[in-house]
Amino acid sequence: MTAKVELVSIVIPTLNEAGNILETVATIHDCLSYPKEIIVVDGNSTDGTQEVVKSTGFCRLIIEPRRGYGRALKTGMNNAKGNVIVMVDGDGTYEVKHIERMLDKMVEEDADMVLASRMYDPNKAMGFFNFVGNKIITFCFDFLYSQYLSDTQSGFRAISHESINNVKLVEGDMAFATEMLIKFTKKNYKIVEVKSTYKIRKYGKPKLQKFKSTIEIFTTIVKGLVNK
Ligand SMILES: Nc1nc2c(ncn2[C@@H]2O[C@H](COP(=O)(O)OP(=O)(O)OP(=O)(O)O)[C@@H](O)[C@H]2O)c(=O)[nH]1
Ligand SMILES: [Mg+2]
Repeated sequence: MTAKVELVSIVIPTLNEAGNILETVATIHDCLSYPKEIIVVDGNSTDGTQEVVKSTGFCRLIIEPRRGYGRALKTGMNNAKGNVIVMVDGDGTYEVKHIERMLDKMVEEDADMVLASRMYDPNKAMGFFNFVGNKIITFCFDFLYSQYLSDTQSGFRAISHESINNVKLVEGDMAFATEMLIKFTKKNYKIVEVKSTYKIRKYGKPKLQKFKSTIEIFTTIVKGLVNK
């Protein structure tokens, strides 16, 4: 339940995102009207990401030397002071201007989580294999856990801090996002979606290994069914 956003902590994992991170954090800083703190969790980037973040003067920089997307997010969330946490990538692919509408929706619906769905994107910017893989994972998740979500692999989410504190998340990499949905569903937490858009990465390379991540996501889905 989220009746009010007192402070929102935006948690952004980065690994070599020097070309993308400034636009992401500057847009949030300029466009988001809710009281906020911006936390960048960097995995010891070697391309100057940390220097870019420091130069803004308005971000909190946390170093998480252990590898893993989920691990970085968890470290950021453990350090977050807000009653609401927004997780979003630092690669410029998500439309961070939509944080405002996610928070509005969260309060309106008294929700525990708001997912930004990229499935209604008129530009269809998501790559073919990502799109199909996402569709299959989302269909399996919805069917097995009785949900009606359209984009379970969206890494752009607003989450109530209290709810996330009540679930134990152990996945260290990409399956972290799926594990979070499974554990929220089991607790009967309210998950809603808003329509968002997607952009192609401008600089740098994807860090996540798609095949390994897909195996981990399906293993997580099955584990969730076995462990009641
Ligand atoms: N701190 C930290 N951040 C990471 C790590 N792995 C990935 N990230 C960040 O997590 C976010 C998601 O990773 P991406 O490389 O964009 O993965 P992706 O979204 O599957 O790939 P694209 O399709 O290219 O966007 C990005 O902001 C990365 O920089 C890590 O081990 N540590
Ligand atoms: Mg990405």
